[in-house]
Amino acid sequence: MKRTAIVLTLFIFIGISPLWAGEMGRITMKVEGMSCKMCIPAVKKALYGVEGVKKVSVDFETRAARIEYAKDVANVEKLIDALKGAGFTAGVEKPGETE
Ligand SMILES: [Cu+2]
Repeated sequence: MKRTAIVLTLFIFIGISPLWAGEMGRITMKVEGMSCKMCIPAVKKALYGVEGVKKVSVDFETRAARIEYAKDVANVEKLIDALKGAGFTAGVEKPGETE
């Protein structure tokens, strides 16, 4: 009976582990340099170009970019660099929101 319990525990652990492997981070960044709504696709393209970025939403009115990314692949520095490369200046709007 004990062996069954161990095997079952291992099975559950293996089944759940991908959730930890792909730990997601969420961040809201303030993007400066968006002069018109045509900049939104440019910002999205730059961010999606960063490996590990899963979801980007951009709010033109507040210049906020909300990004979901795999923490083991991407990081805030890479996101900021990508935006810089596309001609935008980015800052972390809510540092506390980095999960
Ligand atoms: Cu524009």
